Amino acid sequence: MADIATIAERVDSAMLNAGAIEQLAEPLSMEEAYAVQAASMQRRYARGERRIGIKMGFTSRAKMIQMGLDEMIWGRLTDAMLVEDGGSIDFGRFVHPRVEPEIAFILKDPLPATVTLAAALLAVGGVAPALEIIDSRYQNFRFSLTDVVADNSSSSALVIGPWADPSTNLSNLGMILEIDGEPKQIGSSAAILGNPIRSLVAAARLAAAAGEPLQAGDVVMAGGATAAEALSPGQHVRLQVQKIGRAEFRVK
Ligand code: OOG
Ligand code: MG
Repeated sequence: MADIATIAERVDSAMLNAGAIEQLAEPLSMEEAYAVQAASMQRRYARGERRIGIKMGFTSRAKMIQMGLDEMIWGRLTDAMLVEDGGSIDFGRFVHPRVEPEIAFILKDPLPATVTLAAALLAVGGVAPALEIIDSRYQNFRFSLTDVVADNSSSSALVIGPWADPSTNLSNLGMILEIDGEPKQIGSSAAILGNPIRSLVAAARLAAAAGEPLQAGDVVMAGGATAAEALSPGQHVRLQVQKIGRAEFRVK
């Protein structure tokens, strides 16, 4: 039996110290990996962080191919991870941060485990361009599926642009991730499960199965539409999403 609390302490300390750790040697089941994630998040909540929603991972082929994994995963988001749109992140607080272009949802109503796409859409209060800063706590950003789940699916920080009209059709919106004014990744919201709203439906199912059903006010990050880009100090990162707007931040 894996010692859930010990492993949770290991990934949590790696995050706090911004120091990489080795991949977990213990063979974990998927259930154990999520138990480690939950236990590491309890440590963060005990330090005063508040859960604000969840993030989905590996919802696009581009992300699955980049990381060599092909199963959808999820992680918890807290208020401490939120970076103001137009604000900055401190490179030194991270191990080896990367950024990826996403779409965020904010809910105005709770979502049960099973919802149709139409019902999920009705619960959405706003959609926004979003940048996720992922930072695996494992050396060289290499991990197995259970490793990354235990590490809160590499959640690290996020920037959400202004909330836009929730009735915007998200099925095929151009997304451009620019670094220092240069387009680095160009994609479409269609890369996210054909339509990011499907990621929200999956999020509702997974969160409810974990005993934490999505609530009004929760933020859901739909997952990267393209491969992630490595960050370095001094960069200015901007995401532009057709019809819904932009989000940006700087790396200090
Ligand atoms: C795992 C997290 C994946 C996404 O949007 O697909 C993810 C990772 O790539 O480190 O956040
Ligand atoms: Mg992501």
